[in-house]
Amino acid sequence: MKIGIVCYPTYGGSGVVATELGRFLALRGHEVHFISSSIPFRLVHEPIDGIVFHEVQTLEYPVLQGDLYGIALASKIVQVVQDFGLDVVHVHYAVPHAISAFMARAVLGRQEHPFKVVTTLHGTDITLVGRAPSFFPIVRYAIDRSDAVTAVSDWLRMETIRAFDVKRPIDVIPNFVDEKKFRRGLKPCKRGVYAPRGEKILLHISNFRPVKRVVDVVEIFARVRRETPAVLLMVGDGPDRDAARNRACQLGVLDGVHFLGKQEAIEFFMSCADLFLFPSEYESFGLAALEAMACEVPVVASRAGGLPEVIDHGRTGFLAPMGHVEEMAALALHVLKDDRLRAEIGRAARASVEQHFLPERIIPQYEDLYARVLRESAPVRADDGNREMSYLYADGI
Ligand code: GMT
Repeated sequence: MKIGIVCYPTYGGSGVVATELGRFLALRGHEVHFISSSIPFRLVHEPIDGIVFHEVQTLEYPVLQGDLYGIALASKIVQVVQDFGLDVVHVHYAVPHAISAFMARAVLGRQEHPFKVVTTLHGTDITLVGRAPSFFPIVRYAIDRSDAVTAVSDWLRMETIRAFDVKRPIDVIPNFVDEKKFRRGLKPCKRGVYAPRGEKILLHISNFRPVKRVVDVVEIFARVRRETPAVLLMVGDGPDRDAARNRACQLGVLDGVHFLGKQEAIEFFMSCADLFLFPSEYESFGLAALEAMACEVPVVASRAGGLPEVIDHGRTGFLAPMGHVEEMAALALHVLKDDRLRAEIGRAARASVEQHFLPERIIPQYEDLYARVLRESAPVRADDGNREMSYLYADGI
């Protein structure tokens, strides 16, 4: 198949999932076209046969409000479809990516090669509307008009149905992890650098947005450190970095916290950590938790969003109510003080990854979905471009 993948290229779970999906699809013989504002970061070091990258060049102009990314993306999709005849455009995020794909389809309506639009929801589409209700019609339109919609967890599927009163089916296809890349004991090991006196290594990786509750990470660490020698590695950056740093200072534990900023090769930190802290307000899935599990690292996370679909409390990791830092610290200490338990949970976590979340299990689900939309949907007729436009207008968009 010829598959276009539209994603945000930067650090973050959706970009990682989209890039890894494209990489595995190419390895399985598909022709993959990434369409994005810059080359997705996990592709930078690894040219792969069967993958072409198409850069969306956007424009900011004082008279035209905002940037024109969504429109530039639509134009780029038109070009790529004209030049390569894509079968499917798989967009990660309903807004603006699905809308751009529909615009491209409207433009191409009278031409030879129609394409199907598959939309994967990662969560922010839904929460965006919580914060900015004016986006409601456009997100619902994107969901309704896609040829197929997937959500990365059942929780997200249910949230989407609830928030948008969706009547169409939404397929749940969970995220996955490359278990060859994320595994225990990678060299070089970072343990000697950050824990030279045998301290336990606690790890957090995120974009430090409020939803990640990085201050809670520091609160948990401070409680752990009162009882056992430990260091905390904080990987990533974002708006709440300073709040976390200041709280560490107030609690007198700043000397044990290493703020490492954005890192590409996070597997080297994960593979030698003793515990991963993930006290988010919610996660539609929690890819970082899955990556830690693949590295046999027990995770202490919030019982929120899709996290209970990834972590089986007490068996493959630990869950506590969101914001309950005392309980999370107690769980962390429980597993940090018992080497045997930690190894047992780590092994069970890895086994769960191998059973449920490997690429070889998940990629065929996407392939089946693409085949289904190509089979099921009626062929696009010459007037479909107009029809697409009339839907846009009818919805007041
Ligand atoms: O919040 C993030 O970490 C970024 C965001 C993204 O777009 O990359 O992550 C969302 O999608 C990931 C991939 O499906 C999920 O693993 C994350 O749980 C989800 N983030 C939230 O739901 C807050």
